[in-house]
Amino acid sequence: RGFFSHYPRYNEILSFMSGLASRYPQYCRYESIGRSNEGRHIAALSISLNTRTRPRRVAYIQAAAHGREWITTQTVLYLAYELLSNLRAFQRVLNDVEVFLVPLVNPDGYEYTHSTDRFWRKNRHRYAGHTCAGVDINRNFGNHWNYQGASQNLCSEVYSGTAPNSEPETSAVVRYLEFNRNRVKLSLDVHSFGKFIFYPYGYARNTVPPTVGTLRSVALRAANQIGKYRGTRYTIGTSASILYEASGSLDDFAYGNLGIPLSYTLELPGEEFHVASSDIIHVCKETFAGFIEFIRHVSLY
Ligand code: 0X9
Ligand code: ZN
Repeated sequence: RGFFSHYPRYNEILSFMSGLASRYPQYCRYESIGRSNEGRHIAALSISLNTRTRPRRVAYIQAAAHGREWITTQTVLYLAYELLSNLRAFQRVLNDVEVFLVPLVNPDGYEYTHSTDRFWRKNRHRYAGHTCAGVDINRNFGNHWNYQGASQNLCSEVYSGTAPNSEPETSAVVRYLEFNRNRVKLSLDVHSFGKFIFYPYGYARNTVPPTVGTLRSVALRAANQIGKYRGTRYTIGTSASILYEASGSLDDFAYGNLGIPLSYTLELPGEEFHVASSDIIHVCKETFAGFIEFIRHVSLY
């Protein structure tokens, strides 16, 4: 059974990642950036051509902040696999850029969707005396926290947590991005579904960031590259204008608080969060072309 023809569990994902790192020790580092509520590792792969020279710009790509969005993890693992298997072909893209990948931000939620509830979205934070569990990691970041499209009701699908950055999954990501603040030029948060590329700001309507022109044109190029594989068409804009307003998300935080110039949320294809096993590889391949296009723009900053 090929890795990209089924949906792997947490353990299989970690062995796939550590396997890549041991096969390409000069180009790939496997590490944990923190632990989840239930103590699982939040695993990362960093890929770069030359680890011994000056600090490089970083392209940060994460997936599965929402447990049920299985296809997102696969596309990020496919990116790692494809880059490492063809390093020579991507020499130019990787020349000045380190790619930092966190394919499974919410391992607890992900495992819960395999064991108990296919459509679980949040993490698995438990609160004493409450039957409802879980914080929406993509409402827990510190930009307009709990302002709109988020809730303080623990049972809500978009529960924003007790405070900005209250969750270990959120703070692992924030710690990494803050530590590498001046190097990270691209932040891509991969979700599903809908075939959208969202740029900031998503917390409210009619909030246009100063660099909207750049944000749009890079997104347009990525969407074009994705479409070349089999004609998949993405819609580009802010989530507030296309889908809904939602505050406390990574895209707004990365752009607004950390000053990361290229910050996006991708919504991959899928029917109600699911992509058939036989389609995984196709979504991986088309999305790969988009990832490469985004990464290409990192060296311009
Ligand atoms: O609601 C979300 O977190 C994302 N959509 S999903 O269906 N995967 O849950 C969209 C987030 C877009 N970004 C902002 N609203 N800032
Ligand atoms: Zn999502």
